[in-house]
Amino acid sequence: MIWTSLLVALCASSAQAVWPIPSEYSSGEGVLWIDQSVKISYNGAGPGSYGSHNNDTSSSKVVSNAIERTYDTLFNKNFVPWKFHPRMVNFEPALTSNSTYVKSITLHQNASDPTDIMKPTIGSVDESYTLTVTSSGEVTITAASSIGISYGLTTFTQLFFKCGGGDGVYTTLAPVSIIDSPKFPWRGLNIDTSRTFKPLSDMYAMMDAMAYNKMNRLHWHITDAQAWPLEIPSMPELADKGAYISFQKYSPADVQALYEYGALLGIEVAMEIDQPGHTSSIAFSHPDLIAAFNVFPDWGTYANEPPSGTFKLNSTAVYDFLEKLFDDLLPRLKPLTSYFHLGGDEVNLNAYNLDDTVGTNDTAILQPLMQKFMDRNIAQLQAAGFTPLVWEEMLLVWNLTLPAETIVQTWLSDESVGEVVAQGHKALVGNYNYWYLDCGQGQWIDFSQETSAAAWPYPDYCSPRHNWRLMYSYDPLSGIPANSTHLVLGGEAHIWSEQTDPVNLDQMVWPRTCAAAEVLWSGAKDASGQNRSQITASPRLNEMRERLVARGVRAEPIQMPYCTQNGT
Ligand code: CP6
Repeated sequence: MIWTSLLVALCASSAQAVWPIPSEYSSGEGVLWIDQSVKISYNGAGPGSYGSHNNDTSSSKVVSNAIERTYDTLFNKNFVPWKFHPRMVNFEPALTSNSTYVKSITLHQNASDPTDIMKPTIGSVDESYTLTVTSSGEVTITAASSIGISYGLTTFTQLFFKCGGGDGVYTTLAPVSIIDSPKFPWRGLNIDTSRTFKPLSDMYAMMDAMAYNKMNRLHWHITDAQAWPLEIPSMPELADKGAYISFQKYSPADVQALYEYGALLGIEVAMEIDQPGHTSSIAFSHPDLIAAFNVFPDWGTYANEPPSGTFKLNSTAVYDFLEKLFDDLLPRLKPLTSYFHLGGDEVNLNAYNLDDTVGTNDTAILQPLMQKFMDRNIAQLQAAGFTPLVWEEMLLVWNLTLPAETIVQTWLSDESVGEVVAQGHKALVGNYNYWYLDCGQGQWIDFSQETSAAAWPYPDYCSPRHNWRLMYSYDPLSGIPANSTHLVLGGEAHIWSEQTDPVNLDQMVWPRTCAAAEVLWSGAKDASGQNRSQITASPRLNEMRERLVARGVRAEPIQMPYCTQNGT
């Protein structure tokens, strides 16, 4: 009896199904096969372009890239056999001489892309699409933008299914009719490349998997207290002394390549240089700019995580440094994005006791200095044509006055989201109790203590992890009044990476981030207004995980093959 209920709870059978779930979806029972020789034709309305810096890129490049990925995915071109990973599915239709094949795939883009699709400012790219598959094998994808076409193709690949043994790729769903569009315009993943470095190849792989989940924002937390991997040509000492090692740096060409790689997948990159806290790595090259640098072992008085260190708050040298930094960086990012994240999280008051330009932790003195500090940053950003993002503490803890278009990123609570939108600001969600992929419970470890069974739970720095079900249960609009929901642009999952580097990056991010991706694309509630069921999502996510593995992502399993074969 106990076993029976446990199995029902753990297991669910496999099904060919789309992730994230489309707004409207109907399907039949027909088996339709697809052959490698199938043609995909595009009658795009073009011409969008990717900005003046690169005439080689255009709407049709987004689509040709998407078509290439479609073939690769359908026919397992990117399968990486690190271990033979068979698809444990019993059902396999027989291929006979009168099996029906997909005859045509027509992509119809019925509007022009924005001229500068490289900078898809919120709302300016229509990401919606429709997809129909007839029982006789005619496929039509219709969308207003090249990104919509690309998403339609992504969905199309998810209708097909191949198990371990047999030949061919087939669907059992025809005819199919899908009408789909995103619930939220900002569907992001925040990757920290300071705590541990991620080579470009790993960042590209993350973006591939994001796009496969219809995610469209990469928040690049590029610097933090631990290391400064970003090359600034006018100040080479920053990365020379701040990177962990000479080859763990991002050059200007790397940065541009990453943004352009994202643009072809419909992903805009928002780079964050976190400040004034989380800047200890700047002290390696500019010690005079940083207060409370690397206080040890008493770092906990001055920061939430070692090493401590914060920009001095009333220093012309700091102002000059920031001006020089942004003068170098922003013009290079300008052709690539409209967004820049100024940080502002976890600023520690006590650190300013050790700041020789202020020498106090009195907020009455510090608050106006913080206002001035951020005003300068924001003014420089806006003059360069960027929309600023800041962490919620700047608005809700420091009570700063921020320009109306500032996007405020929340993380501390659901109430924070409500407070941000109540002030008329746009908000991003990502409550750390749900959408942090590491450091789940905020259980900070006292590194001076040995651990033991008796001292459990202290197995490591970032345990326990949030599972996909918890992430899936999170509603970005929880407690938000109906007249303010439009201000919730979406949200982000976060990988802070204290214990995540390229060795375990895939497993830490996938498939858990799929749960956030579905909430952001499809909404947390189903058509009847209920929270989406984890039980019905489970076989679909299992299938999505299998697809990610087949595409070369080491996404961790969510269940045993036993469940797929014997589940309900
Ligand atoms: N680094 C930065 C972090 C965190 C934040 N900002 C963080 C805080 C609490 C938890 C996990 C991560 N490591 N720059 C907060 C936005 Cl539980």
